[in-house]
Amino acid sequence: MTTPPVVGDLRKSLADNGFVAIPALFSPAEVQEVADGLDGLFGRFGALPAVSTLDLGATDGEFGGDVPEILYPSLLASELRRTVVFRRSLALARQLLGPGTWFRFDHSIRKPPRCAYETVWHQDRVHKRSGLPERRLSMWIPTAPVGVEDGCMRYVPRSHLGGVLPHEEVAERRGALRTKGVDETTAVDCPLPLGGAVLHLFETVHSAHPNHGESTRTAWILQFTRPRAIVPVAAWAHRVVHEWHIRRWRRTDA
Ligand SMILES: O=C(O)CCC(=O)C(=O)O
Repeated sequence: MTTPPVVGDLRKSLADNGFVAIPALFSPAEVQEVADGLDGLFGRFGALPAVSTLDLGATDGEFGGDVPEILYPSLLASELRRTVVFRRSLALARQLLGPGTWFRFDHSIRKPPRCAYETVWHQDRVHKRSGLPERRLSMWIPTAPVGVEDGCMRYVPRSHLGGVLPHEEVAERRGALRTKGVDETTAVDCPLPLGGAVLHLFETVHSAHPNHGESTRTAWILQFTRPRAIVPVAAWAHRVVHEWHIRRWRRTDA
């Protein structure tokens, strides 16, 4: 049995620090459902629609599976939306952000064993410059225990309070932006046991360690947002495009 987190405490940690780790949010069996769904997708990564896949480790336009990322895995494998993990995450997001909070986007990043790829320091908001007064919450859910060695998340406490910070492009990483001048000595690592999750806000500066371990590190990342009335056209179009490509892929994949 998992112990329900005290919502007031989580809300306070998020407001104060910009992130909060929850060590026991799901049971091993509940996480296994997610692991099975994601493994099925990563197992045929090369056959997924091109619009749904990225290789974060790719340089110079070389595309492989060095650090594979799947966009909208829950559109590709709809059973993911029916998992306890998804339903509990949505319910918790609604308790934290308020009624009308909706599921906006999901992705999954896999770092194979001995993968030197560090997810660079960034604020999620820097990639979305719409300026809309949107509150967004990310839930980072690993499918196995994760320590510093395996590529856990890390955060700069209170970094969400200073607005969007200056970022710079990262050589050989297409599209990646890195927060300038992060003082890593102030960062907090968030290792998690199986069944844990770590939550962060749209503005919180974060990064993930490389995976120096011997196990594959897979995380499912769910993003929730509020209010629903503010659906940026770009977000809506992004999803529609994905759904269209996935429908086409399903017809040819059948
Ligand atoms: O899983 C990772 O390596 C990074 C995830 C991340 O940066 C995010 O979800 O915003």
